Amino acid sequence: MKKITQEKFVHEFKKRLAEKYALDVKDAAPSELYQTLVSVVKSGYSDIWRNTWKDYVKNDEKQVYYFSIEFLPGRLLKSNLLNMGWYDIVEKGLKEMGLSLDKISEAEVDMALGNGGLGRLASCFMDSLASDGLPGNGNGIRYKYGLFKQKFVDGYQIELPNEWLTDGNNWAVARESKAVDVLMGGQVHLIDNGKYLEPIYEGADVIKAVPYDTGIVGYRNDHVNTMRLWDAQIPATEEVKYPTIEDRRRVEDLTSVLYPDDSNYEGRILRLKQEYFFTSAGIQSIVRHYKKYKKPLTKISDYVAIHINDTHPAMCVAEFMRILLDEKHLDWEVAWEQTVKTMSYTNHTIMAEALEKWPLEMLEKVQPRILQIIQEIDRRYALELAGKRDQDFIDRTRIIKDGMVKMAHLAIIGSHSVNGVAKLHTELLEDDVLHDFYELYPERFNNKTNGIAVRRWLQVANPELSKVIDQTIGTKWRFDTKKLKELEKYADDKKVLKKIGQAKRSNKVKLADFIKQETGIVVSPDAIFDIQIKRLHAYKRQLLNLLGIVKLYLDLKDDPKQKMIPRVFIFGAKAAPSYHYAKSIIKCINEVANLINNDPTIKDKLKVVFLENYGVSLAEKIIPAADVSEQISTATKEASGTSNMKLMLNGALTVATLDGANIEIKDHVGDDNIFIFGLTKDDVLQYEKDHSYHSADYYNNDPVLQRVLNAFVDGTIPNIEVEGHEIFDSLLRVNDEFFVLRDFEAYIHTKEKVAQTYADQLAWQKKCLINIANAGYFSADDTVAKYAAEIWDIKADQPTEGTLDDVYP
Ligand code: GPW
Repeated sequence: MKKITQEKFVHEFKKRLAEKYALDVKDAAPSELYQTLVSVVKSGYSDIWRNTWKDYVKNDEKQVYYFSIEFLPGRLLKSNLLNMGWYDIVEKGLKEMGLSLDKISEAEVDMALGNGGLGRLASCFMDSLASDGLPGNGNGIRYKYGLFKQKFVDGYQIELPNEWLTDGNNWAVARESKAVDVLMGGQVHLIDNGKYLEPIYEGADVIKAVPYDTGIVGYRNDHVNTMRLWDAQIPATEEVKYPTIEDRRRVEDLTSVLYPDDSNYEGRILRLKQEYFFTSAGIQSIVRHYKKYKKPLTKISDYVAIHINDTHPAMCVAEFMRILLDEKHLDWEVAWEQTVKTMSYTNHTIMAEALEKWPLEMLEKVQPRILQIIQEIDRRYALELAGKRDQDFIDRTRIIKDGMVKMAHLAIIGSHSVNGVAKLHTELLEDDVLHDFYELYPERFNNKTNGIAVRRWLQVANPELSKVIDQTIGTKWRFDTKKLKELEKYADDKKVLKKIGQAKRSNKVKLADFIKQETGIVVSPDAIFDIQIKRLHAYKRQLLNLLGIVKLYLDLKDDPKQKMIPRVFIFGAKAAPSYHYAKSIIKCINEVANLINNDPTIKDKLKVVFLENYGVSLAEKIIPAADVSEQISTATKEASGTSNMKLMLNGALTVATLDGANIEIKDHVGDDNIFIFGLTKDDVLQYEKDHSYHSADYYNNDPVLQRVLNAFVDGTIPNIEVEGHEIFDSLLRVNDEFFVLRDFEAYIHTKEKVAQTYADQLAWQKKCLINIANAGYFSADDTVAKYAAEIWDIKADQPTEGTLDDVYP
């Protein structure tokens, strides 16, 4: 990294501000200061970025390409400064000029090219690949509109376009010289030209894919990787084919919007086109770049690993085959061997509605040659198994069935590795959802429990707690998060526990100020801050949380003098615009909030805050202030979850079902330091098998539950005539698919235990400390290192070790 001093920084900053805007510091707007700062920061790593890239080729290093239809990096400024080792110098330099890094950072618009966990995981992995010194690249789509901006109007979610590019995104560099052409539509037929089968395309659209590259700076290791996002444009040679603005828009729309669905599949042709577009552009640029290695194509899997992040990029398998066959003229068998050795696939859900299935006609419309290749892969797969397995097995597992292409089957058959994202999730894949494939290819299956970027979620988001940790165990944890474990030695040290409590309180004061400013609601930092932040989904059971809140409210109405520890329930959640039920839940939460927050008899005892527009930057404000982390999905439904890890890392205690990575959190912190309740995996699977669950029984037999549910339909909660009935019916008449009523009593009981525990602050803080100390096991640095060693077979630069005692005395 370029070395910098405070003096040099201030000089450089002022110079650039004057050059670009002809402004002095005191006259510049926050966005101008921000843009200037970005340009100084970029100049600090650009040489290293170029060298990192060149070194891979020079040293014959194998590289991984992580294909993901979503990336959710959030803001990059502070995280880049931290990783470069510039953070403190820049902060001080800005202060010298009368400026604040915090304020300038707020001018950065979140890069929100993802919906939630899947996209955020991809970005945590990008950060960790670079920080581990690994040769890793991202490959995705540069959507012009990121995930919609959420507003509440009369308690309803309204979606507004997220024009994140209007201010220009200055981190990315457009690389016209690296553009590739992607062919879509039209017809194809094969002719035998004597040497090989040559595809002849007719009437296909040629789309120019232009890469925008963003440098991903590793943590203090002089290593900068690339996240490459593709934009769709019209090639100069094709301009006459698109004479009108509408014609042009048809092409450019390809990369216009991110589909706002999370863990849900929508069979729209534009989405399929997006999938092919970024897959093809990425694979083409990989094969082109491979030429620089001067190695034969029959060895490409020794130098290239391609990762398929969920099934959206599953066409990688067919596109790689297409290039090896049609353009490089390899034999099928040779090409197939290289393909399987190169590809690996992660599954992120077992929910049936999220598993992609595309009709053959649609695939044919998008790329007829790719359909041909998929059909051939499918034919050969069935042929190979004929006689070895029964017909039923072959029918169940082949890629094409009933006119539909099953993308997960394509990904599994075409990859050498298939992994789930938490122990329980991988177990469910092996035993149940993908059991046939597990039987067929046991060696391909493995688990890689998700992880998080501890730098962003602790060092950047929570400087107060970071400082306490430094003072207690030194700074080594900033390099190796497993060192956080050393905190456990201080589990009975009252001074340390107090400091952890003070850091939390100061973060809660800040969040309280933010809540006041955003919503007008006044909350007390002495209340329990009980947090549920994640996409709104029936299976995540925000509704269970809401029922618990309504119960507390009704109890307080019965006995307003009741002594209780004040509570603030904080929600952050977007619902897919077409997900009607999820939007009804949002409306109900907002109306319950209105009722409670404006009821003078309740006063400070209970507050409900639903913050608008949940995303990475808002998460960075909420998580450091959390006391309680709600991880209450129906067991078996949440593949892993990652907010559970972020909250624990920041010293929140988890209320959890035994689902996803919650189980591994429990294993690390021990039963005494987490609040587990509810149905287990076996209970849920049993109910799903024998259909013995009748939600109405729980309503009929539990007067508390009856009263709580009635509040949704008897006018107790105003303004939800429609939504209240809808929710009531979903729980009682449709038989409560996610066992909300079944788990209600256990949940209430557990939340009472939480409140009792909180009453003893020192005992509470001790549990917080143990959570922080054990969160280091969920670092994405380690997760990615396992992918590198066990799946991708890629090697790191020399690992960096060290302390920051010089920087954080
Ligand atoms: F359906 N996840 C997500 F599997 O955020 F594709 N979006 C998605 O579309 C899918 C999964 C998909 C999430 C999981 O729900 C969550 O449990 C997991 O922690 C996360 O992916 C990262 O693995």
